[in-house]
Amino acid sequence: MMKLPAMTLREWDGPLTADLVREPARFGLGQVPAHLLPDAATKAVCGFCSTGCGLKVHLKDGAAVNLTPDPDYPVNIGTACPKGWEALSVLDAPDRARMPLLHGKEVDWDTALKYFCDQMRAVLDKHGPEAAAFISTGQIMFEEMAFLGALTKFGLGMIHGDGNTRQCMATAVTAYKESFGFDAPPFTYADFEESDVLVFIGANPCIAHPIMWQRVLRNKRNPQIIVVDPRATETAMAATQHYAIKPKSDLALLYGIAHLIIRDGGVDTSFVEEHTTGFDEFEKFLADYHPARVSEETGISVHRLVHFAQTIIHGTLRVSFWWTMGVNQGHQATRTAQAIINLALMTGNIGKPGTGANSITGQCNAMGSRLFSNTTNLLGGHDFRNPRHREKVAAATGIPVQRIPDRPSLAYDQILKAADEGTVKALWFVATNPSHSWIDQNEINRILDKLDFIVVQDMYCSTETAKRAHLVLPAAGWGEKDGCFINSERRIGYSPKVRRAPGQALADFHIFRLIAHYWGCEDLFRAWSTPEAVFRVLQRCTEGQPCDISGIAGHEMVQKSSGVQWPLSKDDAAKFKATTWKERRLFEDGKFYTPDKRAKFVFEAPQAIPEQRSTEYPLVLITGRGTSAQWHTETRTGKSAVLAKMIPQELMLDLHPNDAAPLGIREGMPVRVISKRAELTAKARLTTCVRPGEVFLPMHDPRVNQLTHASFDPHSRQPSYKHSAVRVEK
Ligand SMILES: Nc1nc2c(c(=O)[nH]1)N[C@H]1C(S)=C(S)[C@@H](COP(=O)(O)OP(=O)(O)OC[C@H]3O[C@@H](n4cnc5c(=O)[nH]c(N)nc54)[C@H](O)[C@@H]3O)O[C@H]1N2
Ligand SMILES: Nc1nc2c(c(=O)[nH]1)N[C@H]1C(S)=C(S)[C@@H](COP(=O)(O)OP(=O)(O)OC[C@H]3O[C@@H](n4cnc5c(=O)[nH]c(N)nc54)[C@H](O)[C@@H]3O)O[C@H]1N2
Ligand code: SF4
Ligand SMILES: [Mo]
Repeated sequence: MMKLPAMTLREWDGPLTADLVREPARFGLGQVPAHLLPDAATKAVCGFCSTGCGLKVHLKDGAAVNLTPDPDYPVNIGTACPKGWEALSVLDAPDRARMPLLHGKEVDWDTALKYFCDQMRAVLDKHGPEAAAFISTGQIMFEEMAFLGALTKFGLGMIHGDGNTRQCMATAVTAYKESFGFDAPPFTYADFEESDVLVFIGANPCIAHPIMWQRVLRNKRNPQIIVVDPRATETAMAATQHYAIKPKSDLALLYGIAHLIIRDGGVDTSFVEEHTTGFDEFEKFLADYHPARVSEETGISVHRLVHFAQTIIHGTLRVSFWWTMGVNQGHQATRTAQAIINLALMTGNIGKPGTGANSITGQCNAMGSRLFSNTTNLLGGHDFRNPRHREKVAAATGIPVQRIPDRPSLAYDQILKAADEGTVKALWFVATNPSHSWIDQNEINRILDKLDFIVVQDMYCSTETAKRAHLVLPAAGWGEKDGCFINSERRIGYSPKVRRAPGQALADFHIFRLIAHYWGCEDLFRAWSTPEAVFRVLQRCTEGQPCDISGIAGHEMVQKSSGVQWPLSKDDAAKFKATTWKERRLFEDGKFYTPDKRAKFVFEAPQAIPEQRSTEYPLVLITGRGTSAQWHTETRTGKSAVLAKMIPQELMLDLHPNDAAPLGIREGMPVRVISKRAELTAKARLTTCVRPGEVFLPMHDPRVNQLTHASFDPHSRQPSYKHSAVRVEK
């Protein structure tokens, strides 16, 4: 691989200021020696978060030497966050998986693939189709993801397989399906710029989606920005109104706001009558959510509740609602997401510029995984249980219909439970690191250690999960293979291969093709020869669905049009050509995807928090993203010298001074954080950004999920990562 030029940010060992990162040339850095000047550039979308920024990758002799944000891409308009800037350098890490590893020893691909097939076949033959499962991701291309789901279920004959999107997006999926009739985030990023009021609930875009936040900063309407978050985050500090609610009291808050909107005559009655069902029942239900009760339950004064409601009341203002993990990760997450949807519906804030009930996704391909992972939905947002859907997908893919299972997969936590009970014997993890990221980590690791066969397919051989695997399959990463991601605003973006993977690492796509061959089911996948060929197969699967993409003329059109938002049916294609649609939102005609075309008000009384504070564990532990330079379990971002300068060197516990004082804890002291399940040591950071009685830890440290309490939303089965009881000691 080409070495990066001298005098880059990587060699700079002084402090990294924002100015320096933005304009390295001003500081004499970032200049590229002549012999390394690129001779060409190609366009790619970033492979970290769901913002889906466009990057220009500069090539020398056909291989990537550097990258810059793409000024013409409609998502990021020439900006990128630190992770995007560093996307190439993390590919060179010494712990890249270069060869297959069998029980820790390097073997050739032939040995590895034979072993994979022998072990999987033994498990499935002896214990039946439910005994092996895969756990996938929102971080590989959707053509690869679809191949994995199709290979395992139609080829290998598995029933179960879920994704780490369960940790992340399952709640939004479940909420949208029930309320709108399809998993359909309605917005486009232009809505950030076109709102008069933006309401962020359980979202910290300054850290987690900094380039979306850049779009908010471009809003010229002098917007009100409301943030609902127990913590005074970077986003809350930039807001005009911050509601620091008691953790997990969002449902009461949102019902309380709905109550006040009705009381004060702020309902868009014509929208509600023409386009929704269930409002009358909702109104009756809300009678109990009077401000005094809601104030008590949320910790927000009556006066401020009224102010909140007045800000979003139906009138001439455009209000958009945005939510992320503070909502999706909770014990009543689905109903909370739907309470946000209800507010948008009752104030008529949907289908118009600057409005919407908008779930922001997490990983680069979270949306692609929702449509095409073949886990809980059959390819293209279909239902495994529906015989007509199975026939349709069989016809579109050329797979015999009897090979398509007639039921969806168990959810992630149910697969693990089955593994604990001994009915699941083998697990195949692709592009996810649950030994670090799954809730109540000691428990998952205990279960993994019981399994007969664990396969991990990853870019790095050193991940916590890879260390537990019997077989590690070395995978190419972003930039080393091609295919498409779908971002938060439903934009399909293309990412090309711009360099070779190290050693014998292969694109996930090629690993799946090889497994099909070694298994002896390659005939089923004759048409699945390249990512683009799979794109074509998937297009056929979506025909007639809300996510219809049959009008896209292949990868080239995706790349040349700066991405294409779904839907784009064959009928839409002509319009797209004529107008070069850049930004589109859903529901402009007020028609939803339910059978009666109306959106549904869904609601339910709040439930008690599963793990309450107690005298022994008097503090609530909140977890989430730490900095914009850290990505999840840090397998990738942890390898960048530039990013390393932007993050705390030790694990920091955010603790309120009022809680610290009686414990004799001062700034910077090492402290023990103890839950019922485990304990860890961190450095105390005394701050009023957390409320008294609450502490915060970033999820990036491998020990944090040892503390978390495993509870799940009953509808989405998404883990509730953000509420566990702990105590802190000196
Ligand atoms: N730098 C960076 N960016 C990322 C990622 C990353 O790892 N690093 N990951 C990506 C992924 S996959 C995702 S899903 C997104 C996540 O993006 P976000 O959801 O924005 O990030 P989090 O920090 O997990 O959680 C958001 C906020 O929820 C708040 N919160 C906790 N409990 C509650 C509650 O009960 N109510 C409310 N209202 N708020 C609460 C937390 O205090 C936190 O500030 O980020 C994406 N972007
Ligand atoms: N306490 C707490 N825990 C959390 C959360 C929280 O807020 N709090 N958030 C949750 C959320 S929202 C999420 S999304 C999860 C994320 O959890 P994970 O998905 O487990 O985290 P990552 O570190 O992104 O793991 C992705 C893995 O895929 C590998 N990889 C990257 N690209 C490729 C590729 O192209 N091919 C292959 N084969 N491998 C690749 C990486 O090296 C890495 O090991 O964490 C969840 N865990
Ligand atoms: S905001 Fe997300 S998509 Fe954009 S550069 Fe950063 S990590 Fe990549
Ligand atoms: Mo996520």
